[in-house]
Amino acid sequence: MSANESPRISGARALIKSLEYEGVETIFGYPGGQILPVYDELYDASVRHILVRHEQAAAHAADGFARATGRVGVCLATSGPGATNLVTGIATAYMDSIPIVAITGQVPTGMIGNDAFQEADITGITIPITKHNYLVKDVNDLPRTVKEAFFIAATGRPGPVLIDFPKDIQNATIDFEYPEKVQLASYRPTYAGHPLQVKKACALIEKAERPVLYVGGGAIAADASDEVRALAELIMAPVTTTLMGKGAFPDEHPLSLGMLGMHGTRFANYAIIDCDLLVAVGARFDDRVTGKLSSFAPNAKVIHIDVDPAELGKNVKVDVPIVGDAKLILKKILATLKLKMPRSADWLRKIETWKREYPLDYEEDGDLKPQYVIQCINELVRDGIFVTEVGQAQMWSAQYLKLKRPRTFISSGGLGTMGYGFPASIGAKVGCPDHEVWDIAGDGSIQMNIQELATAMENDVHVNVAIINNMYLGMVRQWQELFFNRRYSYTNMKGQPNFVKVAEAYGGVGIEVTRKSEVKDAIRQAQKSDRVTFIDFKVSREENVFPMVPAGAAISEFVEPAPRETRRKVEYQVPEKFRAENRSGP
Ligand SMILES: Cc1ncc(C[n+]2csc(CCOP(=O)(O)OP(=O)(O)O)c2C)c(N)n1
Ligand SMILES: [Mg+2]
Repeated sequence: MSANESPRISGARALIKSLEYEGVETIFGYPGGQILPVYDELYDASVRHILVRHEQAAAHAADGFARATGRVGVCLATSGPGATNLVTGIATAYMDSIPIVAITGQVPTGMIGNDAFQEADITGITIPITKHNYLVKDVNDLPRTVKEAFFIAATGRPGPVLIDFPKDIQNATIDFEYPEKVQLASYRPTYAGHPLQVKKACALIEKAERPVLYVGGGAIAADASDEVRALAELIMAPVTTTLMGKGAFPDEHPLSLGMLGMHGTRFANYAIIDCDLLVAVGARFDDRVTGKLSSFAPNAKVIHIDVDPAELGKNVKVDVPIVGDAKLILKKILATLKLKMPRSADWLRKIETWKREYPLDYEEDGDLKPQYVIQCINELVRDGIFVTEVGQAQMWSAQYLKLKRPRTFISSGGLGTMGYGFPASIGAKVGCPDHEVWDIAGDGSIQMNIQELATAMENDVHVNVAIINNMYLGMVRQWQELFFNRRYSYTNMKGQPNFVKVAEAYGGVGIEVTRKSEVKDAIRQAQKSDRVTFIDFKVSREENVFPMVPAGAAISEFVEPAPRETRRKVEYQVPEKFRAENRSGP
């Protein structure tokens, strides 16, 4: 229907129509007074609305949906407390550059600024954690605002956009017409990559003897996995991925180094220290990756490919910055390279030696080991999507899950948000219903959004949750063990619920596992179940995540686990200088 024929419709109806134009099929939300007109429209709209049990979960579900599908996720909340409950989810998406559109109700425009009931200045509050936000003051602006919001969220460096929608504007009427194009003079992301920079990069690559590709979440956002792999194979460069980049390169590829940084593999970190060329693709030299900056890749020339010019040179000196889309730029590099092959195989030989000498491992001592549980999930879940919470279980997941493709590892990296995983897994399953979806959770984290069992059950969203239950806020306990003389201050989760009964109370399935021999059966049972299944893996309580580089150390300065026979008598070998300095905690 063209605008001329269309009857006047309300702002609330115009919002729903705009979402339909954007191809939105599902939104996650929670109602309240100042968003009632929109909810009234949702009553018989074609858009599916999933009622969460806490607005934070709506934001995380939209984020999980976006990460799993590559499309924009949408969440909806009322004004005031509904809007502020979204904040952690918006910040989580912002830190990891995830495209979501958050829509909030607001008090009527005439009451804004009066401390009206359930008024919060959500556009003010979210300025630093949104890519952009809007307060809609005129209903005629609404369709253009929605169009721009989706465009801004998804393009350039993706990120969350918020639309605050006052109630009187929801009720005002409009001749609806959805714009075909956005016109934003001040927002024009660069994609192409400067040809001269591409040439310079190629010259460095052609000269390099010990190259490493360092690949972050930006490579996944740009859908550049194939190009990363093609470049790695062409120049025979080992590839390390960040937590956010996990899945961008197959973990079992011979050139894979796994994750780098604080809990990265030793061989990835050694390769970084020793390389003479670092090609950073959609990665931002985060402090959990680089450790002490002056010791990070000290011998390397650096090529940095990123769509966000603000990232280039932010943390490290870059020899060849290239602003643009990682996929396009890697394609150009691949087309331009003139390699004089074969290059010496010494570099790859050296890396093979490190891999043999320092494999990822853990000690078996008869207890149920968290790493073993994750290895079993890895073995039994084919083509799954793995979502994590935050803490030790998250790091073991990053280390021990061997993934083949992008968008199968979903984790809160930049903000490190406990309580993210379960609602994000619901969003991922809604977006990818044909994939098996697992949330790998700590016992602390799962309790932060455990109420979403109701959401999953009510909407038949069958996700499985593996609770790696050490009855501790394990990662914090690990830091207390290593850096605070084992003073376990408020990290012992004594008042823990019976997770089996909690799952059952919501109508789900609960399984408790205490022995190694029961692990695989429990996983298979969850896979066969048609309901949300919680497996409570009671794992050995004081297992630590290794390798570990203390915060602020060079990434080759590892904490050495004490030999087994001296455990409990001898402290872990943390270099003294890091004890007092460790202020940037888990
Ligand atoms: C919302 C939030 N609060 C606090 C923290 C700090 N923190 C990081 S890891 C962690 C412990 C997580 O415990 P659990 O979920 O049981 O996982 P585990 O480390 O034991 O595997 C805490 C408290 C955080 N990351 N997020
Ligand atoms: Mg725990």
